[in-house]
Amino acid sequence: MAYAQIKGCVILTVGLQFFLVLWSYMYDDGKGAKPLPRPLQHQPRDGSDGVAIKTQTPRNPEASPASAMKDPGLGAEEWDRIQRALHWGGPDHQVTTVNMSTSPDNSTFVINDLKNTYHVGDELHVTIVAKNFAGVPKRYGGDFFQAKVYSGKQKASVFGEVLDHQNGTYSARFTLPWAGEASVAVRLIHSSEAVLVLKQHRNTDSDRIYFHGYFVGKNPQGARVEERVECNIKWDGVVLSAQRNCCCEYQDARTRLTWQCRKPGTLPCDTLVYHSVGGYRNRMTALEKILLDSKHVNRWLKGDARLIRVIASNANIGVREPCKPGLPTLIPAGFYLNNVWTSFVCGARHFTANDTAQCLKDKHIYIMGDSTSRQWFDFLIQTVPTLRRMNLHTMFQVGPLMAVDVQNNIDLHYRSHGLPLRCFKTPMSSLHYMSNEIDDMVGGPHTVIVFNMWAHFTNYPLTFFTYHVFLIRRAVVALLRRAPGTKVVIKTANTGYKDIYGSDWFSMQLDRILREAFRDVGVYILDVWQMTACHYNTENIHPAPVVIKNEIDILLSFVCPQ
Ligand SMILES: *[C@@H]1O[C@H](CO)[C@@H](O)[C@H](O)[C@H]1NC(C)=O
Ligand SMILES: *[C@@H]1O[C@H](CO)[C@@H](O)[C@H](O)[C@H]1NC(C)=O
Ligand SMILES: *[C@@H]1O[C@H](CO)[C@@H](O)[C@H](O)[C@H]1NC(C)=O
Ligand SMILES: CC(=O)N[C@H]1CO[C@H](CO)[C@@H](O)[C@@H]1O
Repeated sequence: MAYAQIKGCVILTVGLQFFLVLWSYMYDDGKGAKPLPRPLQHQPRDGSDGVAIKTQTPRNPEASPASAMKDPGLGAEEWDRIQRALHWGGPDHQVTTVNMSTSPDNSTFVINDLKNTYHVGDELHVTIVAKNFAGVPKRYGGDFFQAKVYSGKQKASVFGEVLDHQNGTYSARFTLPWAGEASVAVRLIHSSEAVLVLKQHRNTDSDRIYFHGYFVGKNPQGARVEERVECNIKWDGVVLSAQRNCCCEYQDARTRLTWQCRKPGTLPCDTLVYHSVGGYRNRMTALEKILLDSKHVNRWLKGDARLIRVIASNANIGVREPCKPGLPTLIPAGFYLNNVWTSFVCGARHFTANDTAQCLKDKHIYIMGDSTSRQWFDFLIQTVPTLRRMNLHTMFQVGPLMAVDVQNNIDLHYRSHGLPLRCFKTPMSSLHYMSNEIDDMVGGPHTVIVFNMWAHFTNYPLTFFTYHVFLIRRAVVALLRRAPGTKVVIKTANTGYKDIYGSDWFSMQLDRILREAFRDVGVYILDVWQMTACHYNTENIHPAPVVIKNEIDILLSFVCPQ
């Protein structure tokens, strides 16, 4: 009898979960009213289960001053706007064979009304036609294409905007920024069917990347013991264990974000000392695996190979106002010529080593984020000979790292964003949430703050990233209020990964949230997406030095506009 009851309960729960999953899948395009992102509330505990909550979490959060911190300023209207920005079309029926999906070999593109010559600054339009493996034109949208106009000879390229007509055809729009020759290139990053796979796994399969927590203590004999368990974020839809009292929870008092680990075998919850990535789980079906394999992902289309001839013109397309906060990202945001990026957003300069040192003189520079931000830290040290790296005996991926230039009075800092972070074994205490770091900064005209985050958030529900972004926005708004001279630069996502754990499609969606959230905050949003998507180098989540150099030029142009 008891067994039957339990079984009934299980079936009911599974059924409910299935319904919720189905519901969230059906309404994932901003059509349905999804709840505002909020961290899960702690269940009241009797204390006897050994769960230690490290921070001083009040039993009744509503009654404490910390309750003011609960909502990071994300209103229903903003949440609606974000969900609209995330809209992505796709199949309107279940895809059962790969043959029905978009074929990179059969899809094609054509230049509209190709002229004999163009002038610098002219626009070029291209039509992309998606077809399936039987060569039949697709009737719905959602394919993720990227397009560029380029010249191998001139080491030149520019990113194009792709518009989805939701009927199997797409338009790409380009500005022709250099004189000489150019060709069009279009690639299918993911078919719309593969995007659907990504979307479903994002919402239902968040622990496909998991983490380890290391507990350190003494056994009854007094010998040192270390126990390793699985850990992850605590968030709606992310299940670390279905068991009651499975886990130790660590809630940060200021952000109210909670990290959780399964309980170690013998040691108590308050002995958690280290963190690392745990591993990856692939739960894709056979069909899903094919949709995301190398034959279907990131493939250049065979299309219109006619050359485009561009002659110089009087259009002053390179001349822009000095770099300042609040400028919108344009498409194109700039272009490469001989490997040098000219920005269309503002009048970016090109910096020598000496210029770089002069620009950073008398500055505190705080770089925070992931390994792609750390590339900036490393690049600046390599560029400025007087800037010397200190050995702080920290783990390089997490930091904190520091370099100083006594002659020019520069201090340069790096630290990774907080959890979740895929990294080697590192002390938990090194992992600080960026919003807390920013809250603890004085700021002012000598302070430059540079941050990014995206790649470590791609496998979670979008609400989780959104909540993070709004915590940071609140911290930045407060910082700029108390110290208006502070310069804040946000580095966008760059292209790179194309699999179920991290994909340009995931990154692009997170990027849209970030840009929406910071649209009116008075920060500089440094677009590196286009710089990596259109460069001729083989894509790498860690862009090549030639790309980093161009990214740094824009960063410095913002710090030192004149
Ligand atoms: C898919 O298309 C190929 C080539 O046209 C064909 O050989 C194969 O049988 C098709 N598979 C299915 C499941 O339709
Ligand atoms: C798709 O939609 C676009 C824009 O409405 C239209 O110009 C085009 O003719 C349509 N193509 C097809 C194949 O229906
Ligand atoms: C860079 O600056 C140093 C010191 O100010 C100077 O000695 C050196 O000649 C400069 N180098 C270049 C290439 O301008
Ligand atoms: C109509 C058409 O072009 N069909 C081609 C689609 O691509 C496959 C290879 O993937 C070819 O074999 C077909 O001829």
